[in-house]
Amino acid sequence: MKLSASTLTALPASVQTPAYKRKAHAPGVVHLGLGAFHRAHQAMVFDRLLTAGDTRWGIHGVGMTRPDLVDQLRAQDGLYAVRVADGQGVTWQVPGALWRMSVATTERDAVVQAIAAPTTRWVTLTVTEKGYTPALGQLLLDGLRLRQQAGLPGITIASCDNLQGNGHKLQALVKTAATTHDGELLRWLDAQCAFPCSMVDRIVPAATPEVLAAAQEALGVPDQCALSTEGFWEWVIEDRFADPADAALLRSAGVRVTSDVHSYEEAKLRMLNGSHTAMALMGAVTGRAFIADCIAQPGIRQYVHRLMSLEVAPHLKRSDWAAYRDALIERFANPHLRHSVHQIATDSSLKIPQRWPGTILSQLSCGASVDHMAFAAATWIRYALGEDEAGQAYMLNDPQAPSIMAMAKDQKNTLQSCAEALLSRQDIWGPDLPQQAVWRKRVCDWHAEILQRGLMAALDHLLASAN
Ligand code: CS2
Repeated sequence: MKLSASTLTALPASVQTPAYKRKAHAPGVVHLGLGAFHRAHQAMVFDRLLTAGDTRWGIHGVGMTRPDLVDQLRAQDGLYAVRVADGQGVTWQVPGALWRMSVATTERDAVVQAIAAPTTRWVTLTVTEKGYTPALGQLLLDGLRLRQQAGLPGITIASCDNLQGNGHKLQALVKTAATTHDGELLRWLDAQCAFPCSMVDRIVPAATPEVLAAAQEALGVPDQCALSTEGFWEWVIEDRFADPADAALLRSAGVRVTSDVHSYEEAKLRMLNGSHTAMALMGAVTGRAFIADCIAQPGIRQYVHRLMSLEVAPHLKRSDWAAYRDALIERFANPHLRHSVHQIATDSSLKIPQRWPGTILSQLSCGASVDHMAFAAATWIRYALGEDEAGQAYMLNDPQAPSIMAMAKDQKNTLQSCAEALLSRQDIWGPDLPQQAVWRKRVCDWHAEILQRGLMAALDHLLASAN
């Protein structure tokens, strides 16, 4: 017995289940990247549209790197439970939008065919920062080429990853895959397909054994794919669709459709994700396992509040930042979300460029203090040692881990030169920041203090100093 189409009707009445006929139609959406985030975010938005009677939002989900997850979802007919929990209460829902599944690596042709299927109207992507490879551009272009050759209409291709200008980046990647013979395809792409930028937000940690046990309790049957998330969710998307009528539909499901997605992207990346990365690294170094443990520590909480208020917010176009900050701190503290610091610290070398340098450069350009960001950067250098302050080793899960760890390993002896070397990496800090002597000095000072006195003592010093 497990959660599946045949056990769905026997679930307790307290669990919300799909009120529509699943799989009666072909999917209208191909989603690349079947991780926890998509399943607890867009898949639930599409579930609302299906519930409202629009049959075009079933998903063909594509696992990019996790065949095991696709196998588990297949065994459950694409069904999984989501626990939505915060101060408002706890509810369980089984969204029904996931209708078909494929694995990108072993079933590439099925994915290309799905993109080219006449019923497909959208492709959405959550492939993470490191997923934006030439192979991804090629995969999409191969599917789009078949559509164009078959005389089918264009589609909306929406990147939903935490990258500034994600739609533009994706469009450029797809176009780069084209060859000199693809002139007509490129004209079709420009005229008929749309690559909206979008900002997505919902905290969805990787599931823990606690969530799977709670799911079994709530459902009465095991669910290997259960997830836990918060009540809050936000999807802001640029009003740029292959089918303009989709704007009103998405709005009806709670999505914000706007011409100004940039200010939302920027605020979210710098405030939420920027603080997340800083806290995750602090947690890893000080032996705190979850974000909620970090924000529960008064010094870290004050640090996050000040980081956002003093260094990040002054440069945001979003004017309601104080309310946004307070809401974020409350979300970080959600006791139901066991959001592992090591999960967030994964791929930091690709996340930091999206989250920190914009803030630092803006502060420097008006001669303002960068101490809180410098403290975060110093923490990242300390984190790269691969062991916490109690001597407990951990893995750096990052495509750049070998080179970063090689540069970081001798830091206790070579304090400043080690920090300077890591700060000179343009792949992480961009072209401008490594030139900024004021920045490098502040990071080196905090790095030395963290190593000499310990992170929490150094943090107390930062918080005691006037800003
Ligand atoms: C997190 C994000 O893992 C991470 O890097 O910062 O996944 C974060 O939880 C989401 O962007 C929230 O919307």
